[in-house]
Amino acid sequence: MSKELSKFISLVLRHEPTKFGVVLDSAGWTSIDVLIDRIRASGFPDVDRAALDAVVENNNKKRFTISDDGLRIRAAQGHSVEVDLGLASKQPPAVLYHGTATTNLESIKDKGLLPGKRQHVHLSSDQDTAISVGTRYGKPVVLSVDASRMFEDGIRFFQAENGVWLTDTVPAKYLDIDQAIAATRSR
Ligand code: HQG
Repeated sequence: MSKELSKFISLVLRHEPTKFGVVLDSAGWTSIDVLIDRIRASGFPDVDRAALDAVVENNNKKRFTISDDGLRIRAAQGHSVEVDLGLASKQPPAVLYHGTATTNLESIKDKGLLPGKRQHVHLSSDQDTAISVGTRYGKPVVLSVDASRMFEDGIRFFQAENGVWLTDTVPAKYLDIDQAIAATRSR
């Protein structure tokens, strides 16, 4: 139940607030009272503030942030609706990782990493996270991103409240894409 609820809250706060009668402000925040009301009306009649707090607290990726005054909530990252999270640009670790499916490699070699429906390309500082991200779409492969060179070249990075690294796009020249393709072929 808490996983289902977490997925539903992700859907509302990242992708389809309007469909469920929720209004996000420009930074992605919305009233917790209203959200709970909408959650109850959408197939989770027993959810109260304590249940919501438990989902936020126990979420394995800390996907949701509650405002300091305790009244509002937002998704930490992953939005397809347009929001400005207001994150300060930050120097990333020298290397970041992106997990994808092997079937995407040729297209990524051609176009680089694109955000798709989301607002940013999502990167992680550890390879294990990247593998589990890639597994969602097929046989996973982890790409290394030369974040230090991107940063030197003036490309901005942001770190979401839950630690996920965000950037607009990753041109293919910053990826070990040929190596990844060769490794996939020799498997
Ligand atoms: C791929 C999850 C072809 C990209 C995760 C990915 C993350 C390309 C897919 C967060 C491409 C987009 C985001 C290109 C990128 N050609 N394919 N040029 N450029 N792709 O779900 O990064 O669990 O929008 O590799 O943990 O997989 O939901 O992005 O496979 O943090 O909280 O296009 O979602 O978080 O897929 O995942 P997604 P993602 P949650």
